[in-house]
Amino acid sequence: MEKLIIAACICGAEVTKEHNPAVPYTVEEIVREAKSAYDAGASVIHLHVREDDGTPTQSAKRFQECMDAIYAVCPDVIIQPSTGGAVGMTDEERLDSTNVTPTPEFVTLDCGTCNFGGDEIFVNTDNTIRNFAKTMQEKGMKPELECFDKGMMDIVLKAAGKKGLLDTPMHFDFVLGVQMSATVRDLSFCVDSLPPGCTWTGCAIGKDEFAIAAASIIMGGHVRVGFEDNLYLEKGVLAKSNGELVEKVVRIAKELGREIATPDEAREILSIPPRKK
Ligand code: KMH
Ligand code: ZN
Repeated sequence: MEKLIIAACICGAEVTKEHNPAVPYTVEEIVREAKSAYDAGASVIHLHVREDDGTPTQSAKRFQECMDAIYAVCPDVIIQPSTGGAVGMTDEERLDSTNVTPTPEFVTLDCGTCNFGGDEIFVNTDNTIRNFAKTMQEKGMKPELECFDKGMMDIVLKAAGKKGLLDTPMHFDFVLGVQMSATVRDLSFCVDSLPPGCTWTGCAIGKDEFAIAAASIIMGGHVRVGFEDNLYLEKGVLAKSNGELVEKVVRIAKELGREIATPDEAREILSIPPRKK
């Protein structure tokens, strides 16, 4: 089986220090969390950024500041800016995270509209998906296709794939526990529905994070963990850092006989060209 890519979603847009005091807001805190995940074995940092008071922002200036500071201590890491941002942001606002130098090598592309709890709706119309995919293709940024259920695979393949806006090989991220339940059955349905030649990552929001990580490791996929998805190392025990969450995945992978990919090995697996420095 190919080596395991671990992506760390270190910050997110919805979790706060009230949920876990280690959730990073400032540039220094974001760098601390990125470095702890990288040192533990993460090759990809899925990045959201905040203002110092914790407000989510997609400002290119703030992303540039954070990315420069992360590269200074994790020079070969793959940084994947979010284009999802936070619920309620405009498309233009969300894409501002990609207006950094060098152009991001890997970014998220959210593949449909979904319920985000309470009255929150995360809106991604067909036109949004198409426009984001077009921008990513034009700028040479590899999209990670974020699917919160199986229907989103069908949506993105129809809205963007059929228009030639998705280069192959495609990479999907199945986010369980938001719309579809975090079960191996639902993950298997998504994986079995993939077009040939794709790579994929599995992740789950909340308590099922590590069960879905283990299933993804066994099924030949890749794994995402981090504060954006889950704040606990185990029931009732808050993680002190993103690094602790990544360490736990590394332990599970070792027990299951799966080696961990370095960032350059991850680029090869994902067909991302070497990073321009
Ligand atoms: N915060 C969510 C509204 C992404 O990063 O692309 C969107 C999100 C997905 O987290
Ligand atoms: Zn995200």
